Parts: sequence; structure tokens; C-alpha cells
Amino acid sequence: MVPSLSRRNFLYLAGLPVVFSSTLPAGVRLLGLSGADPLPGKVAGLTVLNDRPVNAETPPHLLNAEVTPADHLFVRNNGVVPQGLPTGPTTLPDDWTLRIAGEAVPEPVTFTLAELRERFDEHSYQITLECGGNGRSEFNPPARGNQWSTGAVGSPRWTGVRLRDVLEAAGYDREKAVYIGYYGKDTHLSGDPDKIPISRGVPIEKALEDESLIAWALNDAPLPLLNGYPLRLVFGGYPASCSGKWLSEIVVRDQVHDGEKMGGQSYRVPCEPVPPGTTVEDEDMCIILEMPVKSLITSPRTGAVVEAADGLAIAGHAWCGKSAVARLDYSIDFGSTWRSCRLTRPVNRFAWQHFSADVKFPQTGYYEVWARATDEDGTAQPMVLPGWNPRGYLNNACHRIAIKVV
Ligand SMILES: Nc1nc2c(c(=O)[nH]1)N[C@H]1C(S)=C(S)[C@@H](COP(=O)(O)O)O[C@H]1N2
Ligand SMILES: [Mo]
Repeated sequence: MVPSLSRRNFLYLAGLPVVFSSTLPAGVRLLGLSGADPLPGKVAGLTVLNDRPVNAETPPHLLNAEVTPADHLFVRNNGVVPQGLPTGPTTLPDDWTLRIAGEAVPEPVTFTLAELRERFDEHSYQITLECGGNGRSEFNPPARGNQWSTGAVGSPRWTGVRLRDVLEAAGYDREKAVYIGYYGKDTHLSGDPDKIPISRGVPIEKALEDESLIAWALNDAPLPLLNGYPLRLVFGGYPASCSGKWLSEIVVRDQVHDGEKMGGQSYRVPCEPVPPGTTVEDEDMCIILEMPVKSLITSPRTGAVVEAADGLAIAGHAWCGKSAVARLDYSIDFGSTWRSCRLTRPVNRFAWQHFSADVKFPQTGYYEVWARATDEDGTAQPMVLPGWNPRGYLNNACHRIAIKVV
């Protein structure tokens, strides 16, 4: 029997034990207390999935801004947030250190945050971060892990130095380098100091891209604590799990990085598609690289009531890990016909793009508006759930909202 989602995932909710969780009927989802007790540095409207580790997603209508505000950005933690760091608005700790080591670095080198800022050119990019497990809640059979709906994504503006410049200053060996891995200051949930929550990374080619940053600012202010204050990696287009928070060390590896959550079933999908429910051996799983094309309708929120004569202005964002989004279409007849939306160009690579359209409805009644993005290679979002995989990654099915036309 498949255990109930509610019982597996909500034993703790917003810091509280769910007292009668053992009697919660299978299939009944807890309503949650979103809004009652906001996370530090976050608005009240985020949906808190659990608090140990802290995980919270952003409802679509709170992602409507072109640049995601810091207090709206989702939080995905695998361990315990480092203790002793400020939770409120603050300045940067000049003496925070970042060590560069690994097989492809001749000697480990350590930079303070102040040195990083002095020695290297500063760059800012708007970069979309999306958790590889965003949309997991829709998979059937269900996949273990946070039951993200649509909101483990956001696109703020990040400022920092290029990882490439720092690796070059450390004298890394381009011939030897295969992968980079990160280590952060968060600690393992078990409290065991010898265990680390997560240590992932990216292929060296990705690490060397212009937009691959070691960032200390989000929308021109220090990072929120929950999003990695004071220093983190930011890689556009890859699962956000590559973008290490509370960054303290980068290793330049002479092999694919084998840190925590690089192997086994974590952040990996079957190399070949499998029927739903299949058990896949670790050696048949491949690391997720670029994220697929996707979009989100951020206005209006689902359930809006509109007058038939007025029509409806819809808006949202679209993004793709491989290239830019080439077109955005919407349907009000469950995908049987599509019309095109206006779509902006990205402000830079890996920034999300914005779409809008004025929708007319032929008569009163219930409708759904579906949005479908197509990337520059001609690949479109699927209308139904894409390839099932054991851990429920990469759900880029079309987003839809319900509309009542009166
Ligand atoms: N040190 C550290 N870095 C981390 C994580 C973590 O738990 N610890 N979580 C990763 C995952 S799985 C995701 S999706 C993103 C989430 O970034 P955010 O919390 O800033 O939205 O951070 C990544 N970097
Ligand atoms: Mo993630």
C-alpha cells in the first residue's frame, strides 16, 4: 500500500507537532497554517511544507513581479540552517571565508568575503532558480520528498563575482578539472557533525559560464538567511540544488563530484524512460542537468470571477534551462485550440520571460486557462504529467487556473 502523503510529510508543520497525525485518514491533506507564522525574512503568504528542514513554496499569485522579491523567494533546505547568523536585514561579514580546493587546484586557497569583493569584478544577473522537485506533488504513484506544487521557483537579481574568475585566481588546472562541488555551513538533521546535508555541483563547463556566480546579494541587498546568507553559488538553468548556500568551500574535482546527494537516486532520473512505479537501479539513473521549458500563470490567481463582457488579462513567466523560451500559447478549451501570448525577451540568459494576453470567453460558465511554453528548439511543455520518475523530478506540465465567467 502507498502510505498517505499527509502522514509521511506533515508530521511537523510550521514548527508544531501534528498531534493526531496517526489518526489522519489516508489521502486527507492538512490545511496548514501559512500566514499565521511567517518564516524569518519571508512574507506570510508562503506555503510552509515543513520546518525541519525548513521548506516553503510561493503560491503563483505571489510570483507575479517581474523580479522576485527576496521575501517571496521559496526556501528549500536539506539540513539545519547555520546557527549564529543574523536573521534580519544586515551587513555582510567581511571575514566569512571561502576555500578553493580539490584535485584540480595546486594548493588550497582561501579568500575572505572582503577579498572576493575587492579583487574580482562584480556582476549582476537576473537568474531563475527552480528546485528539481518542483511539481512533485502531482506524480502518481507518489514520489517521496517535499510535495512541492508549483512554487519552488523564483527569479531574483543576483550580484557577486564570477566563479570562473575565482577558480582562475586559484590557479585551477583546466586539463584536470571535470566538475566543481560545494560545501556549505548548514548541518545535518541528525546532529551528527560527521554528516553533511548536501554537497552537489556542476560540470566544469557550466561552472565557467559568465552567469555562474558566487553571490552575496539578492536584489541589491545581502541574501536572506534562509536563502544562503552571506554567500552562495547561483547556476541558472540547472536544478537549484546545484546552487550551494552558506558557501564555505568549492572543490575542483578531477571526476564527477561524489558529494552528498550526487549519487544514488538523488537529483537523478532514469537514463531511459520507465513505466510509472518502476524501481530503477542506481546505475541506471542519470544526473539532472538543464531544467526543461516551463511557465506559470501568476495573474489572476486561480478561482477568479470575471464578467463575460470584460474578458480577462492574464500574465505570467516562462523559463527554460537550455535556451530561451520562443513562444507562449494559452488555451481555454482544455488544449484543443491555442492562441499566442505576448512574450518578452529575457533581460539576460537564465532570467525568466514575461507573457500576457487578453482572453475573451464565448459565454458564461466554468473555464480553465492553460499556458504552454515552447523553447527555441521547438520543445513544448506537455499538457499532462511528463515522464514519471522514482523521485518525482522535472514535472513541467502546463500550469492552469480555473475561471468563473458570470
Ligand atoms: N548548503 C545548502 N545549499 C543548498 C541546499 C541546502 O540544503 N544546503 N538546498 C539546495 C536545494 S535542493 C535547492 S532547491 C536550493 C534552494 O534555494 P533557496 O532556498 O534559496 O530557494 O538550494 C540548494 N542549495
Ligand atoms: Mo531542490
